[in-house]
Amino acid sequence: MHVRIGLVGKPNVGKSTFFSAATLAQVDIANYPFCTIDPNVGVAFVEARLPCACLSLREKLEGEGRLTPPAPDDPRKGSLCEPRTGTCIGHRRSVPVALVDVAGLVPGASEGRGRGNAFLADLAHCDVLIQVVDAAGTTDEEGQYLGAAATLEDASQRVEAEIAFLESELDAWIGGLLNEGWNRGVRRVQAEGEKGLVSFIHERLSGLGATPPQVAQAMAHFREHGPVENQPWDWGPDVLQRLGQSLRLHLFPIVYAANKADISPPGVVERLAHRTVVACMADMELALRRANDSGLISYRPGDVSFEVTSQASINDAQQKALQHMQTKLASMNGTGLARLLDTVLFDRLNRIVVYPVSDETHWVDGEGRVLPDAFVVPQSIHAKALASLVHTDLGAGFIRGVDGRTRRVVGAEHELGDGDVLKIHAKT
Ligand SMILES: Nc1nc2c(ncn2[C@@H]2O[C@H](COP(=O)(O)OP(=O)(O)O)[C@@H](O)[C@H]2O)c(=O)[nH]1
Ligand SMILES: [Mg+2]
Repeated sequence: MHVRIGLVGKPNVGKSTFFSAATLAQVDIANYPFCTIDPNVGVAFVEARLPCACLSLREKLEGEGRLTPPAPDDPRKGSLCEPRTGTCIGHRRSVPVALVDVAGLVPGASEGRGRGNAFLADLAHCDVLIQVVDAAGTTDEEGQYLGAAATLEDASQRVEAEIAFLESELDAWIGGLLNEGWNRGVRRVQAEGEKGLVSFIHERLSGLGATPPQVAQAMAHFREHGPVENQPWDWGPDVLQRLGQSLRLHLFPIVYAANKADISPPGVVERLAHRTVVACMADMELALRRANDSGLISYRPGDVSFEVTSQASINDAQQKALQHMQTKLASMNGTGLARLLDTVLFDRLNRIVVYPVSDETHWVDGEGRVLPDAFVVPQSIHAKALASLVHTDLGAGFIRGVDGRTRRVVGAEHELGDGDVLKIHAKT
């Protein structure tokens, strides 16, 4: 159920720095089934766009005179919920996503060079990729430092080359999976027409976590873009390469972290703006979050400034470094990491946050916990599909739902919206 985001890019662009900064929070990994022993898979938290449903609950209770407004020194700043995962302060609710540090993008990775198969295995089940690029243009294609800062022209060219490089490795990988035994395989499903073709391709790409709708969309895209003259069994490597491209666009949407923005020539990010791109300063995010965790400063991911909380223990050098970060942070409008993760989840993947509960009046679960779960789900997901995500039995025995906000009874195909609270009735 968790969205899986892969961090990918050539060496030395800042992937591992980004990964460390975004996954720094200590989590009880028992709550996160995707957290294996792999050190390159971690949990990052993204703030929901709408206030947590506990804000509505508070307003209702205060309105009925059953709750007084929060005290000024309330550490929860009014939040009433008891999140099983993530946090909620001031009704800002965070939800978990899986982040994967995918090392090993080298020329020929798609054919097994470098980390090869491990690289591909890391990529395979990602819902979306963040390509971290070196917006400063200080490294060559293998990540070797070139020394002096690049000009705008040089940096832009290098970034474009990085972007093209990942795309071509992905295309070659997918194209390769299609190519093997294509003609014979396709002839077998000949009688079933386009539907057979889609399920044939889906089967081939099942190792990538492709879904049938994704493959169908990719096929439609492929047919729209350029004529396909022969029958599928006559498609040669060129056509399959193009098909691979369409599949890549649907299987691996890519957004860009223009990293090292602190030292990049002005204008590099603007030139990338026709793509989904956010200027990032991963090492600053890491420094700020460490300083926050050690009690030196008060900083929340996404903030555009921070407060120094322990003046006493700061030496001159630290004072200067903090001053520098404060200025940079303000001029760059934040480090970019939180904004990028927000964009990925809510713009690129169109996810929403919904709250399943066991009691439509008090918005609690069976044990009386207030709004313990905030699920990240596709937009317009049906009530019954959400029930299945909560528990397979709830989905199988689904009878009806109740919208916690309106108290209306809803059916299996009721489409959920962002921030909805849903009680599910099921046969047990
Ligand atoms: N100037 C600058 N350097 C960064 C930034 N993020 C990472 N770095 C540095 O880039 C180098 C490579 O980072 P690393 O995370 O190991 O790259 P990876 O090979 O892509 O995992 C390290 O020296 C980092 O400190 C950034 O935002 N700005
Ligand atoms: Mg690394």
